[in-house]
Amino acid sequence: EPIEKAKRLAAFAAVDKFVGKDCKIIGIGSGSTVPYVVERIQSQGAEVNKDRIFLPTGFQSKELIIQAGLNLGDVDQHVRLDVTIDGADEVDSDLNAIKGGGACQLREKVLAEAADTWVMVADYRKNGTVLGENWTQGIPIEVAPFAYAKVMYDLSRLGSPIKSDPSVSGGKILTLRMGKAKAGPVVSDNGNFIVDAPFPREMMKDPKGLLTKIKLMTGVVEVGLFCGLAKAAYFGNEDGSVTARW
Ligand code: DER
Repeated sequence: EPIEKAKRLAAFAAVDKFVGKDCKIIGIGSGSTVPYVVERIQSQGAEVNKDRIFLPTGFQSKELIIQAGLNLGDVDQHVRLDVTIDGADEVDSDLNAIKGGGACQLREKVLAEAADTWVMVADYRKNGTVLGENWTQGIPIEVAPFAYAKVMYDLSRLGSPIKSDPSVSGGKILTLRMGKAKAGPVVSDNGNFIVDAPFPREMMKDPKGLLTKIKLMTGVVEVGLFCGLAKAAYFGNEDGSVTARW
């Protein structure tokens, strides 16, 4: 299936390039692409992996590490990592990214900033130019449950539409992310809610500026905009090639 193959291609290329024998403390992201990252690291063999520690970015990530028989570590013990590899929901031409489709962006950003090298891996759908063009559901924002309505009000005042607006691609609106197999809102690994906030294209052209404004809203825990953090991004393509950007 072309998308899964593309994820695998990107993951393998990134591991081969950035997870060398000297890498001892490794962060593992979240989502459906990182299992291929773990698969490739595992294939490097028990000899090299026995001396490594792997830090998770959430419940799913932790289970991946445990099931692969890799050594599980904690960011309490390792405040600096050699490398973290993670997925992305969309990447723009400057390697800024929307993340948080899986509601893991708080721990992901902690391990992204704590790593000497942070690399994104994704399939071709994520390879974009301006954020919000392909990923139209909005910027995932983790918020304290107490403050979610207040933060949604602040976001609407900032420009996130509360009714369909032609200047916002996909026509999506500001939404509290609800569970599918769970009544009520999605709850993150940190016990918080997720608000998905689309913004007009003009605002998405300045993700750093938008990140700063949103992060300063009281009640916001973390914003799914990763700006100026990535050393490189690898995209698997439909034709079996890999595009690396840096
Ligand atoms: O939630 C996240 O930021 C994840 O990294 C995720 O969005 C990437 O998703 P995918 O690898 O399943 O496409």
